[in-house]
Amino acid sequence: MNATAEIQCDALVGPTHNYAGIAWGNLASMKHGQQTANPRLAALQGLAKMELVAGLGITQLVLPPHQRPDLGLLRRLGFCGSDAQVIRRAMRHAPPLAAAAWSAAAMWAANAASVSPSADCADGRIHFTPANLIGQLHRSIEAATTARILRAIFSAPQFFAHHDPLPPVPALGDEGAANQLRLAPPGGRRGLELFIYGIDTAAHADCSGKPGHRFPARQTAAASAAVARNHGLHSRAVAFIRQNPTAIDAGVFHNDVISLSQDNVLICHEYAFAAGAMEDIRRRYCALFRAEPVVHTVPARHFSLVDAVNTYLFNSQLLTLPDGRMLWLAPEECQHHRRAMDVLQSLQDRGIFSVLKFINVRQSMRNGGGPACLRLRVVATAVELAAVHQGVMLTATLAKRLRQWIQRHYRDRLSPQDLADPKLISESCAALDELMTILCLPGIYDL
Ligand code: SUG
Repeated sequence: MNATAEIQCDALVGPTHNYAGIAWGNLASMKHGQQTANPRLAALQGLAKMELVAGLGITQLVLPPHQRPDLGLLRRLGFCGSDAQVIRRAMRHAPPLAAAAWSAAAMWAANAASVSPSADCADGRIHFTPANLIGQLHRSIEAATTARILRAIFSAPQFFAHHDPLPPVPALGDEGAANQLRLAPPGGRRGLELFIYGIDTAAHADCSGKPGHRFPARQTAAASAAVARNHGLHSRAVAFIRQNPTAIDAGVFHNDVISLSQDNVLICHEYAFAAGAMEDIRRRYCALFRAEPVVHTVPARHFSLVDAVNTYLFNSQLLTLPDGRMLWLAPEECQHHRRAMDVLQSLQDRGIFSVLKFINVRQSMRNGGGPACLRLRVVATAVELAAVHQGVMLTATLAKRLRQWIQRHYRDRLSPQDLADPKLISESCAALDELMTILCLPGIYDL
């Protein structure tokens, strides 16, 4: 009864997926800005990944997209008139603000929230803190809807505890589980939670935003500490680890672009963390579990930071199969990259994983989101799993309905100029309206 399994929660890509180039510090977004996107293909690629994972016998859950455009945002910023006028005026006078209102970035569920399994939390419940994502305007508008969605899906208060997003100030910038790692002995329940931050404002140890730094760090140490406190994590079972500023400057805007963990396995790039982090992690793990974690550091001379950002090798999903074997689900980009394939080969030779698969999520990759960015993990016992809203559990029937829904409602091309088209507002509303019925999740949107 107490054994746990991991729920993979993927967000459906929304109907307004586009390339606006608005994520500063995210090289893929910056490079592909102003290109034409294919929202239909993006959503189908995301759904195909979910189906692949569910087909492996792993619990897969669907998170709905957020309602876009966020007209409330544009009205708060002084654009008035009818909905169509608000969009047209924002497009004419402030295209980046209009792009923020249209953004489908909630698709990257790894940034939706920080989650701690019940075994780690003092009150024995699973704890959720939606990320405030204040580093970028287009992402900061996600927190309220994310909170509503998570509360609706994980609603039973005896099992699930929901915190408000942290106050939206730079000192508390929080990007959710993309900056969280967890190590736990296979089959064990408790884990060591690792919170990875880029800025320590209290210690005045900023590793970005200062002269000499190219890109901003998004996660603060103070935010990580607040989440750990709210979740009731035991101080011995938590470590706060600083990101290596060199990695952030190379385009590693979230830690999940440079390291990954599953069970007792931690794989990271040589430049993932600040000096001393690996020793700290190993020491804490040994003290907690009286065992060694399986740690593998990929040397920069074999695989550079540029390689990591270009291939998103570390943004693979490492999945524990029902029979206990590990599966590495890598973005297809790795398959065509010799050094990425060499790293994968050496990890497989060391027995880190036994099955290797590739997935095409290119529409998302062009905006800087790989397979792991698209999902939020929730470790749950069977009893907790049974309390989750069942309408969002991916079955073959639900996948088929969602595929038809995408085909019916999504455009197959969307350029940044198309965001001036007011018809996209009603199309998007109609899609989400029907989705609420499909997922049996009324009341999420204000349609
Ligand atoms: O926040 N891209 C997202 C990608 C998030 C990836 N998530 C993880 N690494 N977990 C971001 O930078 C691009 C939007 C645009 O340019 O249109 C964007 O927001």
